[in-house]
Amino acid sequence: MKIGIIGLPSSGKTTVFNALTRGTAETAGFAGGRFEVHTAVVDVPDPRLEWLHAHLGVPRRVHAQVTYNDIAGLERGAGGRGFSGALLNAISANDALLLVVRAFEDPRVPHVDGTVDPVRDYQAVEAELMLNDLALIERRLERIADELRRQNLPRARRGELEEERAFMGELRAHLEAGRPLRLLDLAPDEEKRVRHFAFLSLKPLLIVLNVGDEQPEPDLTPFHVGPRAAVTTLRGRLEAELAVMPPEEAAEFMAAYGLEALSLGRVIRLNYELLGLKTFFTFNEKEVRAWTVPERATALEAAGAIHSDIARGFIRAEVIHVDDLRAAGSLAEARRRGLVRLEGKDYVVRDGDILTVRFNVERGRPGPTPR
Ligand SMILES: Nc1nc2c(ncn2[C@@H]2O[C@H](COP(=O)(O)OP(=O)(O)OP(=O)(O)O)[C@@H](O)[C@H]2O)c(=O)[nH]1
Ligand SMILES: [Mg+2]
Repeated sequence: MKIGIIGLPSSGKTTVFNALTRGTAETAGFAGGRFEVHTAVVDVPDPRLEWLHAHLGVPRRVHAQVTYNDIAGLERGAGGRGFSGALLNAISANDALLLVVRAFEDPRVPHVDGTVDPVRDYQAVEAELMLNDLALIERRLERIADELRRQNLPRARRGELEEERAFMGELRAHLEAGRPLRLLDLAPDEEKRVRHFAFLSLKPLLIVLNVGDEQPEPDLTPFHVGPRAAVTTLRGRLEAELAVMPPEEAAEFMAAYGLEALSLGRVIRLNYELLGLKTFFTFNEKEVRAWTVPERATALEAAGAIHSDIARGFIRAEVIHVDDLRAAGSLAEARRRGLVRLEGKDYVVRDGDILTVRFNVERGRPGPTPR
């Protein structure tokens, strides 16, 4: 899973990136909207994996991972011209966007508009994303019009282009009405059509209000903006400092600020929800491991996430939910109670399932290589 961190200059993107990745990337008073990307891969914290590791008695545990990209360079007015290729690529390479909105007051960090106004800033970025998408649509429509003007265009191609033109027209109207593309309920074939474009307002969006250390929690009502968007708050600077402190020291500070936990886990969970992802586990004598798959993934698709050969040779999966294993206390007891089930390839995996895939090595192996 890749999450792109975006936001206006000096909103605290790098600070939030550091808080989420326990990083120490340099934050700046003002980098002037220069294009720049920091990347870090972090383990997805999961208490169930810790429990499994402690109770299955295997040497290693392997977390699922998330990549965060801190993308600087998005400025007001950038979208109307269409974002620069590099910026567009950097943003569109992510599965979801995390939009940092400044909510902290600090006279030492000037705001280009002179005041701190989270709703205004959120709307400004959303507008940039939509303008960028409009520019992509206009460009596509021009190409379509050019091709339609050709004399000897085959009838089938003409039909295709006209259909696409109508669809693009709908997307344009939607954007012109001030609505980001992520609000659209796309049919599977439309889904396929838009996949070729780097539409930014289509990406699931997590809005993170970056709040000052001691400021009150801001009102979130204006940010509840549809099903594929969510909003949360984070005390960026405070948490960035806590994230790199020794644990005992961090615990003291957290108690003093009334923080129960760092936001890393919560933010990842919100992203899983937004993206419709779930976790399943596997183990062998060497390691227990967490995997991320889409919410509707079947046992066969889960096997495919582990290895394509395992999916190809799939026979059955032995399945037990981590809660059932916990209740039973041990795998042997769980078996005695009949809590370990055999499931076929169409079984829809539940979040928290532990899977042991039985597969046929011969079938799983690719065919003999010709000499
Ligand atoms: N007081 C306070 N200052 C903060 C907070 N978060 C960020 N800052 C400061 O705001 C300035 C900008 O923060 P950055 O994290 O560099 O912001 P950015 O969005 O990455 O900035 P660019 O990459 O230049 O666009 C830095 O001086 C930070 O120390 C906060 O929660 N409270
Ligand atoms: Mg930065």
